[in-house]
Order: sequence, then C-alpha cells, then structure tokens
Amino acid sequence: MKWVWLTALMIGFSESSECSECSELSEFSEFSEFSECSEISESSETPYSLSRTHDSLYYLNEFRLPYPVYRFCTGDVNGDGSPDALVGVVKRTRFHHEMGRRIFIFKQVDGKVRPLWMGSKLGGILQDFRVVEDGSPKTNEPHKTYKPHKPHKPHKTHKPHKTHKPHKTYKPHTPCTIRALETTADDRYVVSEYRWEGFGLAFDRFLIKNTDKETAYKYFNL
Ligand SMILES: [Ca+2]
Repeated sequence: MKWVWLTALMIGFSESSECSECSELSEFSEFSEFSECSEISESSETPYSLSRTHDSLYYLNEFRLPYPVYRFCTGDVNGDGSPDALVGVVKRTRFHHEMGRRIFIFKQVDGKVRPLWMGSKLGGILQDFRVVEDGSPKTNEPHKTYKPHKPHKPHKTHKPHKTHKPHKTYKPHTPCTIRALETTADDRYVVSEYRWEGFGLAFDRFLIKNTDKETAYKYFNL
C-alpha cells in the first residue's frame, strides 16, 4: 500500500443526504468491535459538547452532523493555542464510495463551531484514532532489541552536581498528534501518527505496521 502525504479534502455538506447511511450501519459489523471504544461525551474543559439525537444525527455544539459517530475527543490539532474538536464519523465521501470511518476536525470561530479539516482518508483503512498530546515520549516504540546495562564505570574525579535546569516552559501552541489505528487491504494492522501540516493532517511516523490486531492495540494505547 502506498502511504502518501495527505492534503485537506473538504467534503461539502451537500453530501448530508448521506444521513440515510444510518440504515446501512449493519454493513459495519466489522466495526461493532469498536463500539465499546466510543467515547462520546461532553467535555467539561473545552468549549465543545457533542449531543446525540439518534444514531445518525449528532450535534457538535450547534453544528449538525448527520452521521453515525464513533469517537469524540479534543486537542489543539493545529497548534494555534485553542482546542479543536475531533469527531469520528462514518460516511462515504466523494472519492471513497465505501462506508468508512473518517475524521472531522472543528475549530471555534467567534464562539461558533466551524470545520477545520474534514478528512476523507488517511493512509490506510481507519478503525480508530486518539489524540496524543505533544510531549509524550517519542521513545515509546517498544520491542527494541534489549541491550544489557553497561557496567558502571568508576567515578572519575568528583564533579559537583550541575545545577538543575529549569523546567521547560509550557508551549501553549504545541500541536497534538493524532494516533490512528488502521488496517490494510490484506487485513493487517498499522498504528501510525499524523500531525497538522499547513492545511491538513500529514503522516508523521509508523509506530508499527504489518502486525496483528492485538499487537496493534498495544501500540495504539501506549
Ligand atoms: Ca487549535
């Protein structure tokens, strides 16, 4: 599978007629296993709340989402210092006619919810995503070859302790990372991360690829 950089693909709400997709959710039996992962709730710390009218109609604040929703979380995706809302919806798109899980990202403009990015597709077949705040260890790539500890070298001449460096100052404009659990056409699992790049999400790195479901979830939940 060719992994490509992504650019923003705006999906017009003229496609809202797809709300009829609700009747086709039974096609998503393969998704049912994720239903327990759905965290659709109000956030008390952000200006966003998601309310459900029925299985295929939700509102992000006042913004109408005529789709099934499988995920809702918040984070500063574009690094502008303001929280954004990430809503996982199930729908077709103009260029991807199969029903599938997508990521919609919203921002606030003058107190109103406005689309920031309405993703059509990431690198693989999206199954789930989560927000990883920047600052999470980049070294969380497990299963590196184990290296035994080197024997301690004897201390050389005593050196006074260095003064502690002050804690790094908080960067309010550090964007979060989006970690995605994806599958490939041959039913292998991939865990990858995406970051905001200009006008959309761009592939950043693989945590693991060509793996089984159980292993993928371990990496996804790191
Ligand atoms: Ca933001």
